[in-house]
Amino acid sequence: MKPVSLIQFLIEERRAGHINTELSLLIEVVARACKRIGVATGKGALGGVLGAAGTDNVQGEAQKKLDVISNEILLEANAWGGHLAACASEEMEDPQPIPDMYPKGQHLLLFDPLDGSSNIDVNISVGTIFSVLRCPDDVTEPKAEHFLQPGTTQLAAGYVVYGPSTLLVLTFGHGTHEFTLDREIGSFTLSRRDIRIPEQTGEFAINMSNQRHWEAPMQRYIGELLAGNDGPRGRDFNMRWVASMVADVHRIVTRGGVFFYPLDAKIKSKGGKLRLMYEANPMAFIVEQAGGAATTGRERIMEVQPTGLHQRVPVFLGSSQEVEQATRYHREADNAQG
Ligand code: FBP
Repeated sequence: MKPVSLIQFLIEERRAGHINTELSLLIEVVARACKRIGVATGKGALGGVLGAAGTDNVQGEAQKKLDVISNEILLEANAWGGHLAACASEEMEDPQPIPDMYPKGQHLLLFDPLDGSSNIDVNISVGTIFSVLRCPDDVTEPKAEHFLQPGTTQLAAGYVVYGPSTLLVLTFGHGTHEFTLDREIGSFTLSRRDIRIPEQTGEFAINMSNQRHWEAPMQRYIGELLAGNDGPRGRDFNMRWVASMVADVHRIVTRGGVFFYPLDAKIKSKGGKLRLMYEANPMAFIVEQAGGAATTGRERIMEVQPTGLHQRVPVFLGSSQEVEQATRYHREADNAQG
């Protein structure tokens, strides 16, 4: 098969009427910025990019140098790109307007510039996650409220994994597709079109160290997986946890599986661990477009009406049978409590 570059693929999507020119050019800018982030992460200690930045982000989390570097690379690339009205990031409290000296576009971009920060210094895969929304027509200076659109309104979503190979996984709502960075020519090339996540799986991902803090339905569901062949599920399940959402989700997009970051007593007051706008929503769009499912344990993630730019939600995503079973246990428990 003749290799298809990302640019060719974007032109095909435009010809198919799935995206407009501005959105395809925006994705090119984001992909190019991620190539630069890939180079920076690849340098590691030799580039002096490991370790803490000495600052905290809006969530009160200690920032890594690469969190700050990746954020700046994405801001700079998208400022002059001319396809955005504004952007928002995990690393910034408020949306970043496009400087007046640059042309503005019709799109809003949200991103987690470097997901899996706790793994940077130990050379485990990290990534960038992004989501694209339309800027409301009558808005010239977007504020946070203009980003608070449900996941169902996303025009595009994607992630890049910086691992042994650098991969971009992308959806515009017409399937989910994977591109591998050809380091020799420096361009992303289509490596899998129309990815399908198997409905059934024998593999789950969750941070087991939080078990005692989970709600009862989560205890029940995971308890049954751990009981395996000797329990009501009548088959064994294997566990994986990389603690980089991009890496855990990419494994699921590649061979199936189910990922959970449920509500627990420690994070209940925050509403969850993972952020709705630039982690849960884009991953839900990608997974659903690949035939999987994504809920908060109670409702479809993409139907959650956002109330805050950095809002957190519980995340259940992956192979549909397991997401639906775990969600059913939570709904049954809620109904039983009346
Ligand atoms: P950030 O690194 O972008 O803050 O993301 C949060 C995250 O690292 C996810 O990538 C991952 O799934 C989760 O937190 C790991 O949580 P824990 O440290 O509890 O295992």
